[in-house]
Amino acid sequence: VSGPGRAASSALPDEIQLAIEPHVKYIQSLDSRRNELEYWLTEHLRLSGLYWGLTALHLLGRPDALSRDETIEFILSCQNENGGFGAAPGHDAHLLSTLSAVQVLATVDALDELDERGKGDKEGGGKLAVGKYIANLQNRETGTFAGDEWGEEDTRFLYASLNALSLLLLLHLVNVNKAVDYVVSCANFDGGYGVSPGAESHSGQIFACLAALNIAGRIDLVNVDKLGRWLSERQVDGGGLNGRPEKLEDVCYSWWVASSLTMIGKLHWIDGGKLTEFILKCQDTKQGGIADRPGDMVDVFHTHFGIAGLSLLGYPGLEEVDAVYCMPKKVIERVLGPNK
Ligand code: GRG
Ligand code: ZN
Repeated sequence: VSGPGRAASSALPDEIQLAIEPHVKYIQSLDSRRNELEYWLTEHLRLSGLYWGLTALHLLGRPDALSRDETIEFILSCQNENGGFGAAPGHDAHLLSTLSAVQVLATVDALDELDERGKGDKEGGGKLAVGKYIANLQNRETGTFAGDEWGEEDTRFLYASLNALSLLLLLHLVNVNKAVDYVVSCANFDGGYGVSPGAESHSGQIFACLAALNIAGRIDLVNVDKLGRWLSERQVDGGGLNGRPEKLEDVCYSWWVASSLTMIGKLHWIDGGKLTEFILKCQDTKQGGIADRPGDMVDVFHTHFGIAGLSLLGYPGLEEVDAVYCMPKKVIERVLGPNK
């Protein structure tokens, strides 16, 4: 047993514990809310929502709480003829939905369904069609990626591509060295990274850049002390983390910041016990779900990143999360092998 959260969380008062059963029920209820306006307002996030909910359930030790068959059917129903996935059936393909589709299929051990029933160019298998869709989004001059065929470029998309392609074992379809050079060109004087060269450091982008470097095997290019210092300064008095200086704390940064610290081996530079308490205070312990801050409305995004943050901190009873892929470690070991 190691990690700052393990010792600290066992010292927490009984009334502040992770409300596992309510969280499972909350996630299970999300798909049965079709009579609510919010369900339709969030349609553009449906596939990512499935990734957040399913991953949270796996980390909670409840992998069977959603039907595997229905999960696979839904994912396949979101695929476009160009090989990419939309957020919901009938939506245009987008890189972030495509990443979520690959992550969900990997999690339920169904990536081979792409070869059997996937759409797109069948030559060489359905996984290849997905890989080609992603590879086409790389800017071959700069090395970075766009989110869709029209969209802006952003280091989020560079990470999303390397994540999905590596799970598909198709990283060779893109120029990984150029992608690495691009990430390096986004490094700032404070040790952080932004969306593009010269853009302000932001914890979300730092996560994306570090995870991309990690997948490329080039985490050695990071200025660990400078970045570790900037990241550890994200912890505010209440124990929560913010995304950049002078901003409010928010549960999702328990993931973006803590996973970044984990990737550079400096998670102990923040107070894990205080962060654990902050995340637990953001729970709705009766109806389930976690909010961005105490007292706010819960949502599946913050529920997932709160639980994933607790897993990084070693909260007792949770499955271990992989800091690079934001998926259960067991899944990453199954897909990529123990020494990925
Ligand atoms: C598989 C985990 C995973 C991610 C997929 C989407 C993505 C790839 C990465 C996103 C990284 C990122 C930029 C996260 C930050 C999201 C966020 C909370 C943005 C809010 O930014 P502001 O400026 O908020 O609105 P602040 O907190 O700065 O006020
Ligand atoms: Zn947030």
